[in-house]
Amino acid sequence: MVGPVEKYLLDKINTEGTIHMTLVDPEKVTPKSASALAKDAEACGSAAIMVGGSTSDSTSQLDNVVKSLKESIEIPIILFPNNVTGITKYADAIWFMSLLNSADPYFLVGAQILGAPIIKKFGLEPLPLGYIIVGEGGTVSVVGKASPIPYNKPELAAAHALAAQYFGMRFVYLEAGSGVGNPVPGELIRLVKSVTTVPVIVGGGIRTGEQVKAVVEAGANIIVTGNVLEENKASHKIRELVDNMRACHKK
Ligand code: 1GP
Repeated sequence: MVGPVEKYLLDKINTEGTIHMTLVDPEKVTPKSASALAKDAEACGSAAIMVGGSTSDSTSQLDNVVKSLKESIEIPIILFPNNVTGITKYADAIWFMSLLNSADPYFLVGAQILGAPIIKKFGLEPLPLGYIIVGEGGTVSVVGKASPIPYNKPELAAAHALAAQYFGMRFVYLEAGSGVGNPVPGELIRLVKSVTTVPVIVGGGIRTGEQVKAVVEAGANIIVTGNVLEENKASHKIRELVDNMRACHKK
């Protein structure tokens, strides 16, 4: 069943082509700094705030950050959990994700079995997502015991994405790893888009307007950026990324 956050995302993708999401790592912010960043993100055109990090383990810190975000912004807050500790009742929705190229059943289905009753109890909207780590992979690939798909094997990424769709997952995430040197290449995104009909999310290492253009022109439906907003004056950066994203759809 499609809930209100998913409907909002799909409608926005339908009208705008590609949307931007700002990722907040609850371990790297205070409730106050997270709210300031999220307000900037909302004002500059981010469609949603995602909250999560590969090594987050404090639910009380997560609660405080998301509670503060909820009081500051109107756009949806979507959890991006690394584990069961990444769930808080203060969010709107949660990427209900399976790390498809993990060798560890815990990240494929184990954590999800533990998390599902909590999600139900909190009334969070689950957004079924196939999570695929590509390229360098970064911290998440080590923590998630994944074998990242090399950039020169796009057909493997496409096979993973198609499997996600056939499982009934309604989004696919191509994750290069937070803070990596090279974002997902256009060629890989293009091949994935040519076989799947579900929206494709792309993130990891996106820092510049040029990189945004490459990802959007290859067909990404959702772009996620996190690190670059911590390194730079966030509002300028988000504006630059969102403007480049929108420019691609005006051509
Ligand atoms: C990480 O894809 C996201 O899960 C975002 O990566 O922090 O490099 O923007 P960055």
